[in-house]
Amino acid sequence: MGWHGLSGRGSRVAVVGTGVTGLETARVLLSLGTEVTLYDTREESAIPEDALRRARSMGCTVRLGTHDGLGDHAVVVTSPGVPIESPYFGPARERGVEVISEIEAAFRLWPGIAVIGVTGTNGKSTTTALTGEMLAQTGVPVRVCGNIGAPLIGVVADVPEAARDQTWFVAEVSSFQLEATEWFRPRAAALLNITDDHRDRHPTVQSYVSAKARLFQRQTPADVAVLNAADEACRSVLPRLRSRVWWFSTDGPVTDGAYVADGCVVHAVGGAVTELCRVDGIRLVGRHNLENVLAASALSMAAGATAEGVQRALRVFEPAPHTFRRVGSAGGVVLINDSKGTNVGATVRGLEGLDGPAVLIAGGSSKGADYAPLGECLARRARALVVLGATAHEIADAARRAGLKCIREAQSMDEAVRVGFALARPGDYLILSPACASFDLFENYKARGVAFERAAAELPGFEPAGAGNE
Ligand code: UMA
Repeated sequence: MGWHGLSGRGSRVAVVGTGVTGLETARVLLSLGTEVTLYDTREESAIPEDALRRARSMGCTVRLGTHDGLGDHAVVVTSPGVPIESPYFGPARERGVEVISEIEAAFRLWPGIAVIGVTGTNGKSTTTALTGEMLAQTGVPVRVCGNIGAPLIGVVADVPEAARDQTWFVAEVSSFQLEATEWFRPRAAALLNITDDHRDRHPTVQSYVSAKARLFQRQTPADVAVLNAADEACRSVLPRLRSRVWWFSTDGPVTDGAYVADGCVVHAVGGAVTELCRVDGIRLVGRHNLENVLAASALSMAAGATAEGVQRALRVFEPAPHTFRRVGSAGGVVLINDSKGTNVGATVRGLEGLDGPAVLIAGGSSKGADYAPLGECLARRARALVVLGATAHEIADAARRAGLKCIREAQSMDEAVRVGFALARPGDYLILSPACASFDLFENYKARGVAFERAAAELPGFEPAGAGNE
């Protein structure tokens, strides 16, 4: 049997969640000879049929809407969507059964894997993908995985055994995944920033910071921690670290890490300074993206990327859809789709990084956030605000209290885009960055972004952006 009974004949593992994490975990464990029972806290009617069909055809026993028998397993591997403190796990814990996350399970199965971990409230996906591209462009074998969409456990399992030791796994890691980790140890790891998010799951900012800091808990002096020099919460984790610390900063030199000086992205370690590229040659828009570039440069250089590899990656890298992406312009107004800006920090970061006034479209379903920081940012940076969705009034009130005068409400995305465009002047940005989840009006953030882009394309004089974000 493998470590803690995770793998091998005779081991019995409970996997909780029938989403991508649960199904991938089950697939991998079954392939290793483990007996898997797949649980979900929800009843059968709430779960997509094809997920259950897949689970059963793989050979899982499926138990829904119950925790009966959970404590009869060697270990419980849970999905990020299920809160780790949930009473659901109580009876298993009382019987001494450990509850671990999928990334922890991956690490216990293959303790030697070289992982780069990327966490933070915002910029995770861009930084993860960019780090992967920088290593790939250097010629280093690399896989990009994690919260970005493909669970680590499945990605590692699919790399042939002979190649596994040479491969870097660049994993986007969420605080939910980190909550139930113990031995997870990334060789290089970045904490990008911490702002208020997921207040529905993390009651205090401190508990959210603590969850994020678990990324570094097993690092040793052989490993590298990459931290944002401008972020107070990032600096607050410093006393807990045993790893080497590399900082990143858009405000000038750091001793070890990546920074911007004289219009150049620079990497420095132990007195050796390498110029990587000119800032004005980078295709990603906004200062927040520059921070992502710095973090990715530091992480990839820690894993052996070359300056040439980093430069090539920056030339070819395309931002993911719905992530601060320039979709086009109309009458001199630049249109940006940041539908994935689902929290206050993301929206504020995006607005702060723009070099001109913005008309912001915001609002959606609530995650219990405090909108005051968004209101203050809008009062400083925005020409106008258009609100829609369940949180429309809360956001409008926060902006009004901070002193923003021009606030309108829309009932649909079409109307929001038309109203926002009428308020914008040539040279302004019209940006969808809702600071909220999408589930009140849309199926998900992608559908919301598509609705924005469709409405933008209807504006008079609309011209789509060329490839990328130039
Ligand atoms: N479930 C329960 N009980 C609950 C909640 C959920 O049983 O209380 C079950 C659901 O019925 C469902 C399953 O759990 O069957 C869903 O699992 P999940 O919510 O953990 O989602 P997955 O499909 O496994 O996707 C997860 C991440 N989802 C979340 O963290 C909520 C995905 O990130 C990630 O891409 C995927 O694993 C692969 O690692 C999404 C996300 O929104 C994109 N992440 C958050 C973010 O980025 O802000 C953290």
